[in-house]
Amino acid sequence: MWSMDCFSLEGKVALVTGAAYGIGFAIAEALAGAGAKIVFNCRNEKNMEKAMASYAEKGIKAKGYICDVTDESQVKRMVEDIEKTLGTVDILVNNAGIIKRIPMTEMACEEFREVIDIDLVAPFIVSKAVIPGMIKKGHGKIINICSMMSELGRETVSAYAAAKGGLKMLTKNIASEYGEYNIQCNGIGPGYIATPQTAPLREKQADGSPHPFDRFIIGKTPAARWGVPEDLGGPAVFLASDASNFVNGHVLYVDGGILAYIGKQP
Ligand code: NAP
Ligand code: GCO
Repeated sequence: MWSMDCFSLEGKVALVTGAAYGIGFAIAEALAGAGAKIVFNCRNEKNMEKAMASYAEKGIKAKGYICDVTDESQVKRMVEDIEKTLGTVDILVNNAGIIKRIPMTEMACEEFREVIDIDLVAPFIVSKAVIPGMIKKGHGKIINICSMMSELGRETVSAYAAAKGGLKMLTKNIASEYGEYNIQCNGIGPGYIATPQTAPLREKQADGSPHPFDRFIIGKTPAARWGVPEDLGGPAVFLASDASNFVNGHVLYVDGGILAYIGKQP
């Protein structure tokens, strides 16, 4: 008999990278609401303090690590400590990510590499660290936070689009290589979400009028609004739970319909 219990994450350990705030925090909050024990990382003490206070405010006893996801030895130490203290990582959300909005011909190679490192190489590093424990345990869920830019390009985001396009294919490859161990790897592709990362695109103009990009996105989105981090909680719980045990290698776009829509005639 089918039951809602298939969405429960009771007793599961969930590691959400870069979850001090923004989309990662909202996903961690949703996974906690479904019963998961939450572990997260960020890069500095200041953000850690603020994050711990935010989790406590929500009644979530999260465990936080200062860890740069591009540093394989830091990641290995973090995962070993989680496995020692809380048990195997059952759910990994590769959320940590940055964007640099620079015209490609003006972008330094180091800047391009930094975006690829954080947005693509790091999900490889963290997934590689947790998969052996998932194999041993006989199940696992990996959710990679892709993007609309896994499908589309636009001016100034060449590194980011290349990274997120690669992350879509890394998702499909992990699904292919580890599906036989009952590990499901899927992506979530958020549309335009109101977080610190997109704040520059929503800043009011000097005369108080909306940012042109703000108006552009609202016009291009059938839902006629920016997404909020909370819009991603339900899709994340679905992909982290037994409800999606036969969903593998899929990218679930949570974008208000923007990818489906050619846009209003001007
Ligand atoms: P955000 O507000 O800028 O938060 C990014 C998080 O990633 C921060 O917690 C940051 O931690 C962490 N981070 C960055 N580099 C890191 C590193 N090397 N090691 C550890 N943590 C690191 O971004 P967001 O909007 O929440 O985005 C979260 C994810 O969703 C990203 O992968 C982004 O590409 C993706 N996404 C966002 C949107 C959107 O419209 N906002 C849409 C599609 C996809 P610190 O505190 O150390 O900076
Ligand atoms: C941008 C935005 C986007 C969003 C997101 C869209 O500059 O175009 O930052 O890249 O962050 O990735 O899905």
